[in-house]
Amino acid sequence: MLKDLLAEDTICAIATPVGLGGIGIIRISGKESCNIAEQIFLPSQAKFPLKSHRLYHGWIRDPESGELVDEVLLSFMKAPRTYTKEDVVEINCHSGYAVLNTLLKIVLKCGARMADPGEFTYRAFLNGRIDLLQAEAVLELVESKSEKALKLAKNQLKGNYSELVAKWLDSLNNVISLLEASVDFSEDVEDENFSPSVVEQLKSELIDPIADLVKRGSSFQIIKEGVKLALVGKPNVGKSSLLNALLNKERAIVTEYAGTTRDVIEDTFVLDGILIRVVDTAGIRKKADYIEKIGIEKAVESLKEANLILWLIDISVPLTEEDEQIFQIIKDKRFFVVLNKADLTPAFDEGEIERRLKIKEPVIKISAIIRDDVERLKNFLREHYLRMLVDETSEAIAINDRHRELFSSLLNFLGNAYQMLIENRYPELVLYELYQAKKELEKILGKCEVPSDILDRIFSRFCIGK
Ligand SMILES: Nc1nc2c(ncn2[C@@H]2O[C@H](COP(=O)(O)OP(=O)(O)OP(=O)(O)O)[C@@H](O)[C@H]2O)c(=O)[nH]1
Ligand SMILES: [Mg+2]
Repeated sequence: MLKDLLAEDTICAIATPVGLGGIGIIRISGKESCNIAEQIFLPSQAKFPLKSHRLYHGWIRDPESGELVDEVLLSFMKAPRTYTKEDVVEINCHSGYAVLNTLLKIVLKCGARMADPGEFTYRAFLNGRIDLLQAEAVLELVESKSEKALKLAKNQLKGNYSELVAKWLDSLNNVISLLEASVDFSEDVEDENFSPSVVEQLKSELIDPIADLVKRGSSFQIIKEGVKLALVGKPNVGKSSLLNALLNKERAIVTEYAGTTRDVIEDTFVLDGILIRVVDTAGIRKKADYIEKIGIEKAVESLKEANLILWLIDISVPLTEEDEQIFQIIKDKRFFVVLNKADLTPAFDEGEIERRLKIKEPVIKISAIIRDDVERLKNFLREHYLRMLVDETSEAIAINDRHRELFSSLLNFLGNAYQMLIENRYPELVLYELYQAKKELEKILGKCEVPSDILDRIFSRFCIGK
């Protein structure tokens, strides 16, 4: 679809959410932008032609009826220093469905065409202002739900990620030209051993750092989607109380009856700039009624996707076999033990957990109904989990599924080339693998043959006007 849009036409869209708000913006991009502005804009002081990169006060007038529609601020930005690298006009008008739509209709009547989702950013990409990684960063930026995710997206938009990929492309070109030289001169050279430095360069400048980046990318996924934190335990241990305390609102029903929560309840809060998706689950026990059983199945299911589990144990009642069963369910996941109801008389001492269940995971004792304790738990999460996550992602790169696929096939080609070099195979064969690798790197930046369905998939996720 988008490929056909390479046409030289002028596009327009409402760039702000339609609804009640302070201002709304209509964005126009393309050759006719200035011409359209001349037809519809009545500046209060300025005269046409407008100067570039200035903001003008005035009125929008319907050229057919002559009627004044809205008082606006209009900015005119001449190519190429614009979002799309084309002539761009933006009209800041009053917000509201009727105003924005009337203005949009007028702009359409004057020769613009309705933009498709993401088409402004697509043009920025086609016109070479940003590469594909940066276009994707715009999307990440808009979709960011926490400060940390926003920071990573901003770095990507600034071009940090692109620079890294460009650096690898450079190194790869360098290795390729060294090998090409050895092909050209191979007839004169008796010993065809490749210089160890080429082999070393391939490994240290390309294979190792790329593999490392892919590894760090999974932490990015967590930063972007949020850390999924599941609360599990027997009924009545205080899971819903802790959920409410973490969220600082009465999200889940809390009662003194065991088996209160039947469904999986999810909500979010932000801790240290990281989005936490906290999930409260039905208490796990053997003797449960029909509905509760469904809830327990759902609880166990939701643990599969959890990044971290808080296993709640009520310290005021003795441990039972059910605690051991819960341990069997979560033992292969990352979890911490939260001994709850520390304000009550304990029925066992902390050491018993370790002795009976033989766990090595950290244990924290709190009372979900004491505010300071909940803060202490948050600190505990920071110390034991979030800090590590942030360290892992301090240089993280926003790897999405598209990149992951390309990196994985890139590493395949590089790995093959590396193996062949070690086995001292024909440089032509090695070169073939390296050329393939180069293509994959270029695809990441959007520099070569990105299939149109992939472009469609990327840009159709944008909203109209972006
Ligand atoms: N004293 C004391 N009572 C608590 C504490 N945490 C929770 N409770 C009480 O324990 C009871 C059960 O709390 P919930 O939060 O509903 O427990 P739950 O684990 O969600 O229970 P289910 O949904 O049935 O699995 C309620 O009466 C709470 O007020 C605590 O730290 N101290
Ligand atoms: Mg509950």
